[in-house]
Amino acid sequence: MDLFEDAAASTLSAIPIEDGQLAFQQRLLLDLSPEEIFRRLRDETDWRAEQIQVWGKLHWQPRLSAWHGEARYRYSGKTFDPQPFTPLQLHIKQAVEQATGCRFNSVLLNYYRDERDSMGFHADDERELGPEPAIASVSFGAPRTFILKHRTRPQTIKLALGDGCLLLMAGTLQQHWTHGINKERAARGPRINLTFRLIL
Ligand SMILES: O=C(O)CCC(=O)C(=O)O
Ligand SMILES: [Mn+2]
Repeated sequence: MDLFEDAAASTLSAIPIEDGQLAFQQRLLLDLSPEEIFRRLRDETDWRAEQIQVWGKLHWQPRLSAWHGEARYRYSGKTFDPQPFTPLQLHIKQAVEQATGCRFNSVLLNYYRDERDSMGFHADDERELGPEPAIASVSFGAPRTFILKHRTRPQTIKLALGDGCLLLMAGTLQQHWTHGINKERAARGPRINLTFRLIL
């Protein structure tokens, strides 16, 4: 990468979208390499397999997760008591707050072990996030395709979320769009995603 490409990769740029706001930065500026952060998050996190209730039935989530920060969180009929932020998470949070100008008090970590792990389509529209939440998503490890589907129009947006990138969802996005990560057919290495949120 030359100096100009480097600067472009480290700038948060708006992605044009109707009914919400989206911004993307290819490389979040951090003191450690994405590889080092991936290794530490993988090894230092107390990963849990969670069961969630969908239409009254319990299912194992096809990924591992952890909830850290300063606030309780409820979703899919479960309450998650947070573990405190780790120094590494606080470092990433500070970089994300600097890049986005938003403040966060919680983070959900998701570990996609291979191509069979996924996240079903959903919106981050829990009441405690407020009507127009800013949610900052940071990814490490293997790239995966993040898919946005409009709730009422036949419109789909696909974004490749690669190692060390930052995606900001804001405005009315959660009201009008759902998002998810599909399984992949071909072999895929592990990926860790962190979504920073402000629980009100
Ligand atoms: O893994 C991702 O990129 C999506 C994560 C997500 O949507 C969430 O944690 O709510
Ligand atoms: Mn989400």
